[in-house]
Parts: sequence; C-alpha cells; structure tokens
Amino acid sequence: MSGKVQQAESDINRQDLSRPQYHFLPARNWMNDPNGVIQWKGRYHLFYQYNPFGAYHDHMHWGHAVSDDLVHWQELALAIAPDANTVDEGGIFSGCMVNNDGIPTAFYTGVNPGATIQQQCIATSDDTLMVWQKHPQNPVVAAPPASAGQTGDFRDPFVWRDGDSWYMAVGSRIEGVGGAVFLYTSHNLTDWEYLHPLLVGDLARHGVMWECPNFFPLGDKWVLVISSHIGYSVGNVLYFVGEYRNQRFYPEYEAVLDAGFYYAPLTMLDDQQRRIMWGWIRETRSHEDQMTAGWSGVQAIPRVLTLDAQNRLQMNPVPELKSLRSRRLQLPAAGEAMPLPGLALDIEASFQINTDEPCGITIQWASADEKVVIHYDPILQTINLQSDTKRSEESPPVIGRLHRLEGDETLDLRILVDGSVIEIIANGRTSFTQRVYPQKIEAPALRIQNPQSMQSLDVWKMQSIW
Ligand code: DQQ
Repeated sequence: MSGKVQQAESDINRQDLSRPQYHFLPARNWMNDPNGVIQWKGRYHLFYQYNPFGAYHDHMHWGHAVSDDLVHWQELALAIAPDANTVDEGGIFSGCMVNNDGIPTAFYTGVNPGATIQQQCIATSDDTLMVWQKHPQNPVVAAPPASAGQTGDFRDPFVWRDGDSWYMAVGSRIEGVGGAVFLYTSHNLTDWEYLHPLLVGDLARHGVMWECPNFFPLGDKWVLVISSHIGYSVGNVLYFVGEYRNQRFYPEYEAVLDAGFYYAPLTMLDDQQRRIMWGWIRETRSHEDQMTAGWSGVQAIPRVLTLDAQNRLQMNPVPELKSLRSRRLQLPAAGEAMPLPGLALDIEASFQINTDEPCGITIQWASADEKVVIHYDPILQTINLQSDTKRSEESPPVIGRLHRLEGDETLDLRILVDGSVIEIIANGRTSFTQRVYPQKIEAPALRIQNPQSMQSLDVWKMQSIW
C-alpha cells in the first residue's frame, strides 16, 4: 500500500468514532479469536481469525500481526488460508502455536464438509512465521472420541509440552451432558493418542459446548480457561483452578472470567515467564452496521495473569501499555466535570465504600444521552454499566456483574476506554468488557458519582498506535 493511500485510510479511520486507536484491529474486514500467540526471537506474534473478504464471519483464515513491545502492531500478510478439496477447505479455525525445537508449529482446526467437519491440523514455518507449510499427515486428530456422542463440535487445539511428552486439549461437548475438553498425548506432534476428558462441565452451569480451551500452570496450581456456549449462544468465558496430577485435573475453584463481550481468550508464556492472555472483543452492533463500518472485532489489551491468595485469577493489562499514556488530566474541583481530550483514555479510580450510595464515574461525550455511567452498587454488590447511547438489541441499557468486596477492601477500577471499547477490570479479578458506539463528540467530560467516597482518580489521554 502506498504511503498516501495509507494516510488517507488512517484519516478516514480517525473520523470513525467507534474505531479504537490503541487496541489492535486489522485495517479492515472481520477479525475474531486470537490464534497462535507466541514470542519468537523476541518479537510478539499475534495470529487471529480473519475474513479477508469482508466484515462478516466466513472464509476463516489466520491473519498475522507482529509487535516488539505488545503495544504497537504491524499487520502482515495472511498467514494460513484454506485450500480447496482438502481437510481445511471450509476454513482455518482457531488454534495455538508451539516451538518444536526451533520449528514454529501451528495447530488449527480444519473445517470441511466431511462426516466429522472439524479436524485438528498442523502447519510449520521458517523463522519468519510468514511462510506456512501444511503437514502431509493432516488431519493429525481426525475425530472426537466415540464417547462424545457427536462429531460436529471438536475444535481449537491447545498444545503444551510436559517433560518428554506433548499434550493437546480440544474443545468439544458430550451429547446430552455438556461442554467438555478432551485430552490427547503425543511424542512427535503428529501421532496423537486419546487419554480421557480433561474436564466435563455441568450443562446448566457451564453450557452446552466448550471452545478455545487453555490449560497451563500458574503459581502452584493449574488453570483451565474455556469459552462456553451457555443457553445455546456464544456466552461467557469461564475458568477453573486446581491440581493436575497424573494427567488428571482436579478443579478446586471456578469463576466467570468475563461476562461481557470478551471471548475466546488465548494465553502464552513470554520470555519473561509472564502468562499473557489475549481476547477477542466482540461487536454488539448490528450486522449491517458492521458491514457499513467495514471492520468488525478488536483484540483486548493483553493481560498478565497471576493467582491471588484465594486462587482467583488476577488480570492486569501489560505494563507496557503505560508507554501510551501521554497526558495526565487535571482533577476537577469538587462537583465540577473533568473535560476530556477524546475517547482514548486509561483510567484508574479507587473508592472507599462507606455508605449504601452508589459510586463511580460518568463519561459523557456529547449531549445528555451520549454517555456511559459505570457505577458500583454497594447494596447489590454489582458493577453496572448504564448507557443510553446506541448499543444493540443484544445489550440492555443497564447491565451488571457481581463484584464482592471483602472487609474494608477499596473498589479499584481500571477502565480502558477506546472509541467503542470499554474494558473494565475491578480489583484485578472482575472483568466486564463492554461496547458502546458513540454517535458524536462534543465537549466530552468525566464526572464523579459520590465524590466523598473517591480516594484517587487518575485519567490519562492515550496516544494512538497508528
Ligand atoms: N471461533 C472459531 C472457532 C471457535 C470460535 C471460528 C470461537 O474455532 O470455536 O472462527 O469464537
């Protein structure tokens, strides 16, 4: 693309109030799940579900972007494409990447119109991670175990090495029982033996189908993250923390990772031994609006995962993000609004809850109904997001998520606002990712609700990464 065309495109994008400025998304078209995330020779590679033909979910390829700092991204050429009359002719679905003694090895689900329709495949590349060869033995795992009682849902391989063995977790379901992750082992990455289910869910609590499993050690425990179809639709991300012995997982704690529009996360270990998690932030606007915008889907800011003393997942945006903080805004005088420089903000707010009165912040970008209110209700112990701005049929005007504070714990909010994206993480453990599509910007401002309970507030203008 010539410099001029790129400049023109970026000027158009800057006029699109909904388009994020510091979250990664491709220049155009549809993107969903993060795939194959890996740090290779120091650089972070992000692959993702991508449709090169438009802003709708179809023709799945693996797109590719690279970063030196987890903040600035360069979109590269398409990495892996479906091939006609092969096991992946219907699409290259989600998967992961491992370093097999110096050979970048991608695992993905090949989709095809055969009897099994979803089969696990391999592709390898040279050091550039740009030129991919599909393995002649594909599919390397051809069908779910017979005990699944179905052959339609079997996808998103997650592979790791433990000692001399490789293991693969595949998302699936057991007919009439619920979501399941099946566990396989191999000595060479091409010949796989089925072991047993790593975990089987409870239909009512955990949903009918599990996608995008991740299984990894964290602190002294192991964590299983799954994306679930609860009530027969794309739903919540759940996690389980427990012990892993003799290839068996014993969960001890479970929780919702995000009950908003964050989905299909994928994790990796980087060179600093940080467990980093990516996630797809879904759109909530109509299919027509996505097509008109010409883009759909955003990657969340990568988060560093740790466990707290109670084995709850702690999620913190990578510290590298702070390099984009350009200007710290002046705190307003009591009762006054804080003028905002736009809709690319990083906010840290802390409240001491001493009364039953809700507290939080309001971000208003134009007239009275062009705003979101993010507030904590001490009686119901919920974080709520209220908005009259155009959202979608899928999103009611007020949505809430349970967030219990313990003892005299303060409410610590990290809020990343970026065009239509709002990532909210409370006390590191309650994640609540939302979309609100601004229609116009006129004298944007931030207001504090219940300022008496506010302990601190820091708001930074964020630089664009483009
Ligand atoms: N998206 C992929 C699947 C995965 C789903 C297809 C989750 O592999 O199960 O684009 O969003």
